[in-house]
Amino acid sequence: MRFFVLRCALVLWLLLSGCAGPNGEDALPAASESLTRLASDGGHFQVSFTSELDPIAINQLHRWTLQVAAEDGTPVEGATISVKGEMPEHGHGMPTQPQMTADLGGGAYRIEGMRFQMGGEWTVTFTIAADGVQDSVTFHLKL
Ligand SMILES: [Cu+2]
Repeated sequence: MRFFVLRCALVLWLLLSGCAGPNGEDALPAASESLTRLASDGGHFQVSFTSELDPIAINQLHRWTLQVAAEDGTPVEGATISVKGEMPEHGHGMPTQPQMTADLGGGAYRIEGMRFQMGGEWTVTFTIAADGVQDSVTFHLKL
């Protein structure tokens, strides 16, 4: 009888701990999505990015992929994109000049040359021109 009670307690513990893990992990994507998906300043584009390095490491050259959609969610193709990274508190930019190097289709664009030389607060601004419209979006990162 005592063994039975112990075994039930163990099963219960496994069930509870099994539930706690996935729930905690589920909360993370929603939080990071709000940092990586934004409307552009003028509301013309919905922009999100993914980094080849996740989490982003200091001083490591890497690529981002930018996803650009119109207000209604339609992918924006054939855009021209420029990139500017800055540390507002330090008054300096990135050591590199990141460039859009490929229009991957479906509203996806390859950005090469991303490198952050120190930890702290960064802004990364993308200026996007497509179909006669130009608009900017600024992502705020804490590295
Ligand atoms: Cu700095």
